Amino acid sequence: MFFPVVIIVTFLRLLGSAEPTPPAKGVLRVYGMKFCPYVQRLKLVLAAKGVAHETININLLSKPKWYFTKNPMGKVPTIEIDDVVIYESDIVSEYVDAVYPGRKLCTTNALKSAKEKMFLVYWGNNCVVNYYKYARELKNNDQEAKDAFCALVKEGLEKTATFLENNGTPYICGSQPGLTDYLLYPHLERINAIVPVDLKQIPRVKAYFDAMQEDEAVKSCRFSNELHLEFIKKYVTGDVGAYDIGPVAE
Ligand SMILES: N[C@@H](CCC(=O)N[C@@H](CS)C(=O)NCC(=O)O)C(=O)O
Repeated sequence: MFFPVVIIVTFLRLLGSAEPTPPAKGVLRVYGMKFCPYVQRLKLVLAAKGVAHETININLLSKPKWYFTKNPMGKVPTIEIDDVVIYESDIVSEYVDAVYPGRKLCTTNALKSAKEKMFLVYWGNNCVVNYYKYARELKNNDQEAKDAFCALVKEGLEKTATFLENNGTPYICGSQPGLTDYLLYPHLERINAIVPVDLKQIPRVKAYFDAMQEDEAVKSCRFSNELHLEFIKKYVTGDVGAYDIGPVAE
C-alpha cells in the first residue's frame, strides 16, 4: 500500500516542475493544490455533479514557471479542457455547473442569488480573512493576536448563524447543498479544525456544519482536522513539501 502512494506522490512532484503535456481531448484537468480551500470548492462541485477529471497539483511555495501560462496570477484552481482555460474558483465552479450535466447547483432566483453572494462577500471579509490571520499567528505564536483573531472569527460565525436562521432552510441554497454551500464550506472545515472556537456555542452553525458533513460530495473531499493542522503548521513556516502531505487525494 505504502509503495504505490510514494510513486504517485513523487510523480506529482515531478509534474509540479516540468510542463505537462496538454490534457487528452475532452478530458477536464484541474490544476490544484491538495489543501487549498478554493480548489476544494471546485472539487466539491465536481463531486456533487459526478464530473470525471484529472488533477495536477502545483507546489505553490515553489511555483513552476510554465504554470503562469495557464493562470497569469499563478493561483489555483485553474481548469483546462481542450483549448479552454478558466481560473478563479467561483467562476470555474459556475462554469462547471452550467456546462456539465448532473444536479444544477446554482441558485436561479435572482434575489436569492444576490443575497447568497452578498453573504459570501461578508463571509470572505470576516471569517476567512481572520481565519488566515489566526493561521499566520501559528508561526509567531503571539497569543494576544491569536485570541483577537479567534474572537473576530467567532463574531463572524455568530453573524453566520443569524444569516442561516433568517434563510430558513437547512442549507444556504435550500433543502440540499448548492453552489453557495460548496463555496463556503472549505473555510468552515478549516476554521473548525484550526481556530479554537467551539461550534457547540453557536448551535445553528454547528447544525449546518454537521449537515454538510453528511453530504456525499463533502464526504469525498474533506480532510481530517489532524491533517489540516499538520499542513497549516508546515505551510506557514514555508515548508515546500507541505502541499502534498497525507494520502493522495483525487
Ligand atoms: N480568488 C482565487 C483565490 C485562489 C487562491 O488564493 N489560491 C491560493 C491557494 S489556497 C493560491 O493559489 N496561492 C498562491 C499565490 O497566491 O501565489 C480563487 O477563488 O480561485
